[in-house]
Amino acid sequence: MSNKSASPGNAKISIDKMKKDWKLEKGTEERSFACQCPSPGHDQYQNIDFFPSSDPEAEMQAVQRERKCKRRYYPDTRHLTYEGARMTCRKQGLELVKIDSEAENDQAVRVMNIRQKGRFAPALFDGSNWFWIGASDVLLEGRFIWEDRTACNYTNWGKGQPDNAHPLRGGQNYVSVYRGTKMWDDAHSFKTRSFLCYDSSVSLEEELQYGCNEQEEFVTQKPPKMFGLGKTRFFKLKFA
Ligand SMILES: [Ca+2]
Ligand SMILES: [Ca+2]
Repeated sequence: MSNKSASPGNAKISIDKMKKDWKLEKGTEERSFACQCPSPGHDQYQNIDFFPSSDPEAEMQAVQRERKCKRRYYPDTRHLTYEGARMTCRKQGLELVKIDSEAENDQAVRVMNIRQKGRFAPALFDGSNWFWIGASDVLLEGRFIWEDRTACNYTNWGKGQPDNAHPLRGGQNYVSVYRGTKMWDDAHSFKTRSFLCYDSSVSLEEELQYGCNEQEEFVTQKPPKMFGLGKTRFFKLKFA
């Protein structure tokens, strides 16, 4: 930018930082300089960032700010069926979240709690207390896989789950997570719940490193009681 040629002769333009005046120079003087680059995904002449070479700290902050925008998790508080949630994620180029570890399970619940401001609905089975993740056993009963068709190696089932309850109503094939305990349950396809999309191109480490959600505060509320969720109740019939 500062080495742009100017007529007459072969003079160069520099800017006085204090007066902000331009002046013509030979170009052999040593000066600090500023580069410019357009933000990715934008028109070349929009959202231009300047990185002054004389201030590496400011340059690093600009880069970190740019990366911070790459969020991994996209919580959605609307109540949709699993299929509705899956399609909503896909329309945004995202996928229902995949969870491979306890750390990822914790982060997923934390993100949903922040979006819901830690508030739990009075009813245990209200769709805002639960959220869909991208796992199901709809293709083969009892074998849970993620939307990318890989096996669910990490799971966090509640007690007695998955139970594929009410097989006469199609069984339960879609996984949702209770925000209060972080435990998983297989649920019916007609249930409506909030859901969590994610961008698989951004790593969890990157999400955590730049703390995309850490500035948002929320007050944790006590979740409704679980009523022994996960415990399968058996009623024994006695025949005389
Ligand atoms: Ca099932
Ligand atoms: Ca179940």
